[in-house]
Amino acid sequence: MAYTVSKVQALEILDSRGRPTLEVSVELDNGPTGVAGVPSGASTGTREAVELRDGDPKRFKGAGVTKAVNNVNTEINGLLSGKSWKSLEELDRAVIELDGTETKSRLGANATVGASMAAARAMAAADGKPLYAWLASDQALLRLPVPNFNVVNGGAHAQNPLEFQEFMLAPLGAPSFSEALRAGAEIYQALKGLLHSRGHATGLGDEGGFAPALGTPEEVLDLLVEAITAAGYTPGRDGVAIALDPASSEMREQDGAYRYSPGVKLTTDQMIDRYEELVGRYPIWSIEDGLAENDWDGWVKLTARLGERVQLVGDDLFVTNPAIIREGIERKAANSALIKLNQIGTVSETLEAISVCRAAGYTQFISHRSGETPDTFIADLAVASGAGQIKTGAPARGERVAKYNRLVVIEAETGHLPYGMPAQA
Ligand code: 2PG
Ligand code: MG
Repeated sequence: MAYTVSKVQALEILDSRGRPTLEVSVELDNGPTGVAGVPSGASTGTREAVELRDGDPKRFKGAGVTKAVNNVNTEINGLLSGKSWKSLEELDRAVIELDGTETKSRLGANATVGASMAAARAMAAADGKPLYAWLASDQALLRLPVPNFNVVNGGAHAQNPLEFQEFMLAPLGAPSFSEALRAGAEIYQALKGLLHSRGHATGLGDEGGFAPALGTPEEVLDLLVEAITAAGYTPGRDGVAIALDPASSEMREQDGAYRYSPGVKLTTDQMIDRYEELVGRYPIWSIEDGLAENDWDGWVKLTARLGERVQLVGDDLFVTNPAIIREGIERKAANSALIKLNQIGTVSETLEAISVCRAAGYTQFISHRSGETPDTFIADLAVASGAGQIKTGAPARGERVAKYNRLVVIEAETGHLPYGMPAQA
């Protein structure tokens, strides 16, 4: 079936951090309209597709997105409207060609990804299918992902001394998605109680996790293990494990050293040693961006040392770019890729990045951004891809729980989908 687009439109709205972003709608001739809210990151990789901002200091200190909105309303609308598209891929390819740059810097990846997400929604509606079923290349892949709840925020997402950006709870051993959600919410509350009783502030970072004035990763990890136990769960892969995103590109200095914690700088080799120690001491199952995006030799060493024991996820390293992921596979750097729609700028290329990973035995980790809207596209994407894992913040704050709640709905609606990581992962 072909899809005839009648109108593509965008508006400048706010994201969860109070910064401007786009809402894009794509209307089809025969009725359905798809709407999408565009996510936006803070700790961005240098090779990500380019988010177009106005740079006009008189509006939002330069962060306005009226140029990107205008590109949707004029050029993208002009290209797509009044024509029939055989598939989302064909539509995405036309937009990529219209942009004409390697990094979507002319139209803006925020404009292209919004149009792509909204088009996918409209096409799914036209076919009368839920988005997750429509996006799936094979219905046998469908599964509910392990939620990785970011319960302590640091780095670029909070104003505390923590250098590591994200400390996540992963209920790998839960019997179902809704039980995993319950575990996350109960441990989050237990952690709040522990922090409170020890005199730490329980203010939140950008992704809804607590942002206490703790300095070392070890202090946080001790608290997480205590909170997991206090809430009645077992720390570890059979119960609730821990995932880290140090986002270490942000921690690396000019001389190549990493700021591990206040006053402590480590070389690449010392970082790898430290991760080995942490993995031995705590129930850590996944480490994302353990080393910086420009430390490829370090990544190869880290993967050789720990790749059999833990998931090593490339985020800034791979930026959801199929070509860069292929490079990583070739060099044996990491064993997993973080998957973020706006890092590459279209849904089709995101699906391609997932396929490249799957073919090479790399796991795929579906992700939100620190700047979000209540849009729940990634929940459907996680189910459709069969990736088996998602991170979309704390089990608190509207824009984060919207995704988790969407997964509860999918779980109920399908009734039979398996939960957790796929067997080959
Ligand atoms: C990350 C993301 C999402 P940001 O580093 O993985 O958690 O952060 O969106 O700020 O890049
Ligand atoms: Mg990251």
